[in-house]
Amino acid sequence: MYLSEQTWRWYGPNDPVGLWDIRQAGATGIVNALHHIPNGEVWTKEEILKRKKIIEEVGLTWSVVESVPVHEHIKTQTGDFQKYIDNYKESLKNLGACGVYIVTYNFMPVLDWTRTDLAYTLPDGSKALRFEKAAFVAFDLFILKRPGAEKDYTPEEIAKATARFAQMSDDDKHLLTRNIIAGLPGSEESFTVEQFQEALDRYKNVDAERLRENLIYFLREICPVADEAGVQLVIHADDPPYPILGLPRILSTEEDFERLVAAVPNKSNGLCLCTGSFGVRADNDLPGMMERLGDRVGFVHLRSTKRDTEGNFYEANHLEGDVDMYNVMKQLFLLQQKRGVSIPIRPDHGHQMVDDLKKKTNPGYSCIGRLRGLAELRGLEMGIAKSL
Ligand code: DNO
Repeated sequence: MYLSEQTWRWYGPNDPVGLWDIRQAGATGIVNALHHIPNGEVWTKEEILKRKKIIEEVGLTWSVVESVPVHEHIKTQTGDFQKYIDNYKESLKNLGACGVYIVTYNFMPVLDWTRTDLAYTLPDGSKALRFEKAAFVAFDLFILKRPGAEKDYTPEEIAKATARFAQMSDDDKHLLTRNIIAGLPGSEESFTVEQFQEALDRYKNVDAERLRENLIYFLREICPVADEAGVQLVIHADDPPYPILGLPRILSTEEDFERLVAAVPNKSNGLCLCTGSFGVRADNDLPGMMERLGDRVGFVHLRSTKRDTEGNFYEANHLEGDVDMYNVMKQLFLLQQKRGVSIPIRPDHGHQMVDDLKKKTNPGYSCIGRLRGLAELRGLEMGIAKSL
């Protein structure tokens, strides 16, 4: 019987959650990146092996890279993009040569994941990450003052954002701005408001089709190298899975991923099925995606969100919210039996809760909430495995 490989994201030696904590949580695999290497530079074998050793000394395995970041020049095909693609190839070769075989990346313009509130208090007193539409629109219209932004919203959305903005104190505005542009854990960029607008401006001539072409170009370049190195590339979904701030988005649905595979059928062209990101859209059928895209699924982020009808969502407990976690897990279990492999999963994000409420933690990546998530997910998987 094939059960998933339980993994845990570790941000490296500066992460307040240490490798021994992770081992005690019961995970066996580590999801890690060399965050100290600037975006675009080669990950050398020496640096990879140094990190691998630290992980292995604790009896854990470096199973997945999350992420080798994709330079903005590659996404816009400007400047030195060809050099950055060559560097990316080098990093993939080096990772494969050092025995690290799964590489997560995303192709979201400018920002990685986006939330407005990093400490949304739930009825039980724990804190969750949240995306609040009115606050986000208020940031766009009244703080960033993006030229032409009002064209992207309905009069009703603008009215709600105006009222929301009127209620905000200076501290609220500052915090909202920081939450959106100062870089959430794992994103490789952070900006001032001015720099942020400049970064958005670089996409003036890049619409969704152009961005998709640039991604396909990138994959046609790197997939043959990954195939050769035995590396599986897994693209992460857009989070949230729709266009924001006038930027194009191209990995928000099942069809988006199918288009990539049709254009670049190489074996290494895979998916990180993130139930939290895809799950924000009611039209994404997550268990069905696990089943239909299964051959390409190389890594799974398990997380649930709870959305409302106004475009807001918050991160729910792993077995609650809108994601049908039972059927996602059931399809994952069946997929592993069909393919005869263990697929790495990780509890993606967790609530700040219990003792962690008194600590400074990485938003979404505190210890105890993820411990709860992993424990619930592993119990669910075992229950399914034993009953099928
Ligand atoms: C957030 C993460 C993302 C993810 C990247 C993958 O918690 O899921 O930052 O790592 O998008 O490249």
